[in-house]
Amino acid sequence: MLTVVLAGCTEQQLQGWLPGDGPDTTNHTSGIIGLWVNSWIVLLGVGAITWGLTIWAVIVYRRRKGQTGLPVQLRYNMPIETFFTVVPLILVLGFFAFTAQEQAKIETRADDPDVTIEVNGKRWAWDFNYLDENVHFQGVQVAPDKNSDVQGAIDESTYPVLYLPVGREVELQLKSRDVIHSFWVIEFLYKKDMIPGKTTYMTFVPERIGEYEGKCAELCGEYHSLMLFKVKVVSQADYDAYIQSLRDAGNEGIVGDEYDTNTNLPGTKVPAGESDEEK
Ligand SMILES: [Cu+2]
Repeated sequence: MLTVVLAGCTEQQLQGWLPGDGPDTTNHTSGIIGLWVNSWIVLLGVGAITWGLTIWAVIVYRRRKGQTGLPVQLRYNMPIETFFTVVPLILVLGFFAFTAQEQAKIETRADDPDVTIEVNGKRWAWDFNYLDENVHFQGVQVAPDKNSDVQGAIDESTYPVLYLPVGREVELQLKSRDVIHSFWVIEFLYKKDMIPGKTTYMTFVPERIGEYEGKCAELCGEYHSLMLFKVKVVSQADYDAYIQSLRDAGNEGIVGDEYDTNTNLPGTKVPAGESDEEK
């Protein structure tokens, strides 16, 4: 029966209208979609029963012609009160358990990832350090497309791009050079804060070759809305070619914490000539 019902569903409906072209964008997306869709099914079931009972009570116990005064007042119906306490408790605990289980799966760091990339958020772009290959890419803020009439159109060529090899276990080490940002690849269905002075981690396997939109998901200042990037999931050969192109361009080595501009952390100070006292 369920198969028949689901067979009539579009891909969009099957994944609960979440962004993406299917459940296998990363090794985590099908689990996230499952949690989302099943939660809705359970909650709509509860909703249908509740709405049904409400409407039934309204119709069956409506005031009829000739009736006056209040109806019989009932209280302390133990079975119903127990039911209304136990059922929500089971639902809340159930949602909590499934969420915690899914989160634990996603948050588990790989013992030995195939690819390790350090991602630095900075106002208002991104730096990518490919740690295994010891090469880097420094992004600059995206620029508006001057040839487009569309309001807010972005010049495609100015996007910072993060390359990932398909089917390999990736660990992203997320850091910030200044304020709190959040790393969000929309179709990966997960985001994570980038906190100055702290490293957070994202571990996943990108499973489908393609181009994915990314953005900062934490208001970080004037041009937050332009803190965009792209992720290109490519074959191992294309990935190696990209790394080689970085090397050819002279992007040897990594761009480390010396590029941080946060002056509020212990051990950092305002660059000479820029502190208020000196002015
Ligand atoms: Cu940001």
